[in-house]
Amino acid sequence: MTRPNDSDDRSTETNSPTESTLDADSERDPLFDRIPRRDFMKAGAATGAMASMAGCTGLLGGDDSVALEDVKTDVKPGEHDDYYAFLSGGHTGEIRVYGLPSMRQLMRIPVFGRESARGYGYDDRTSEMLEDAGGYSWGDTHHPRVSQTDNDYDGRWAFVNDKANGRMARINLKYFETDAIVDIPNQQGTHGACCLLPDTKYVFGVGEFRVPMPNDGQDLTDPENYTSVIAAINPETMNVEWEVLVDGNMDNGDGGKEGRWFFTTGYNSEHATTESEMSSSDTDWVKAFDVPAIEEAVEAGEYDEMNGVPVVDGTRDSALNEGDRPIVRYIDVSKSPHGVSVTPDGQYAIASGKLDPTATVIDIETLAEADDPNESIVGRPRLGMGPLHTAYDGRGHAYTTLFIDSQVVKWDIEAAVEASEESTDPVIEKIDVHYNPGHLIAAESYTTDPQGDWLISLNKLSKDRFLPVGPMHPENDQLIYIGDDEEGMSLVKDTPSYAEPHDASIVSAEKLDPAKVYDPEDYDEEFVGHEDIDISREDGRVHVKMYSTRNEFGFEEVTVTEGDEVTMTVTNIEQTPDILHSIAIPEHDINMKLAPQETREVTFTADEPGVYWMYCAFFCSALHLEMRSRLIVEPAE
Ligand code: CUK
Ligand code: CUA
Repeated sequence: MTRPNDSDDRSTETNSPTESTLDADSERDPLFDRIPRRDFMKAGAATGAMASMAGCTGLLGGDDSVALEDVKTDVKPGEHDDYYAFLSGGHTGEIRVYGLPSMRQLMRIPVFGRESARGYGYDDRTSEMLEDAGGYSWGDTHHPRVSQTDNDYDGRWAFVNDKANGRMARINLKYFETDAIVDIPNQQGTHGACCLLPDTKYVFGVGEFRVPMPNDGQDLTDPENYTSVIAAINPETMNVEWEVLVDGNMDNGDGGKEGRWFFTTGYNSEHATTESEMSSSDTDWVKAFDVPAIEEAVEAGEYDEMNGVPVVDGTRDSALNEGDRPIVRYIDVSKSPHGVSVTPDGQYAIASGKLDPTATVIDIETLAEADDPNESIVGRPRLGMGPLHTAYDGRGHAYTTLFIDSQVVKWDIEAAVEASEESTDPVIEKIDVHYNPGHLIAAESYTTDPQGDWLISLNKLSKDRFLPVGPMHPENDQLIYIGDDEEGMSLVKDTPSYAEPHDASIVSAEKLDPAKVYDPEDYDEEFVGHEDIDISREDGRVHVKMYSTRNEFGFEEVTVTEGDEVTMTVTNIEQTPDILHSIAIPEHDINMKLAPQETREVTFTADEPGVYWMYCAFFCSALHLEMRSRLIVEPAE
């Protein structure tokens, strides 16, 4: 079920430059013509050999460096933040919106589970959406990614995966609310999530768990026959357009900037089912999906349809991987790589080793040309223990979390390409974080033009950093200033967070334009104005249409008969921003939030005779407590 944000001023047409350039000869990567290459050596002398781990390199100060004391770190009362940060909420199934640099939590957006403050999952529209998306009661959000046009945030949507139940959700950034969820066929456990850039042609869901295909009970016990898929989802319709099945489990994913490549990390090239077997081999793969080649295979009908989705065979032995334009390239990397992210200039995909202390730098242009995809590996710096995820400042530096070392390491990308394998020379600096970081994210790191000032380290453990609150500790999201290459990274803030943010996206505030009140054009429910109130009855069905405003509902009482199926359509007719009402009916589990100009509908059965006060749950005015009316349920004869 989808409710597209149909603002027409934002073109959603894709113009992937590679769409029609499938012949191998014209494979010059158009990105390199379109995006000015950052001068990695702008600061001069940033060579690995001269860098040290002393915390202050003294060599990297360049035009882009700004000292910490010259930037806003505190947001005073009444002031606004510079950035929105969208953090996943892990197994709370939600998204949290922070302001940066304050790290204040501004809003929570329920996605995969009901949430009462927003009435999410209580009114007919959202409860049907959750039901149609599988009816699960929870989700596990990991990777929030924000839509882009021409490689920059366009303010339309955020997307987030559900690792628990194989789903992808879309959040409408006009209203900061979930407006579509797709239950992805053939995928159990959607882990990685990201947009195909430059224009968000697809949102990719990366299937982690290998299962029989189709998983219908026919073929249960031979893990050689299990498989996992990536799913390409149309962001407008949230329809799964096609899938590609592969060897090995998949983990994280990130798209190139030019519309052609999509990368996933993965583990378990052994096709095992136990931990020890899964990590027995020394290598696993980064898989590079050649999207236009896959689209061509789909066009040509070279797929099996499974559960309504064209599924293309991208396993190593597939005929589609023979010839000079394989659809999936398998790149050997050290075992169980975890994060993968493409550098802002689109030149490299960097995969973090997790069980190996290195990161692998893959040259995307070489990948397109080389016969052996392993030739595209151009760097393998030794970063530290447990490298998980990498973010960018746009000045040629990468920042990688070291889970085991509890550190963030800053390193020089070009120096890593020049250095020998396993060299520590590219490492510029390390900063302690507290403790055991998973993801980290820098401001606009997923675009071609990161802001280069702030980085959040999403730490899994907080241990002793906060007042104790029982055996379950908060996690610790730490704000680190990365804008001063001379002084190095500075830890600025600790922020306790509820379990458990994985990834995040940070977007400049001016790139989003959230609505302050609803536009009735954007939803299907009938707007009920002052003159439109009505109670109609037909065959045991009662339809109540009423408004809410300070300090009344459209009817002071509503009388129905025991057993009636009641639909209430209620509009908040206020024009004033921030004046919310709701309608709550005790003992009927009814709870609808109504922001200004919003209409919601709820249907329930009035099955117990009696008097039930319908009240407003938002403190809307001095007469808020008096804002109520009665639902009178008369006994059936
Ligand atoms: S994963 Cu959680 S720390 Cu789901 Cu991106 Cu790496
Ligand atoms: Cu309306 Cu309280």
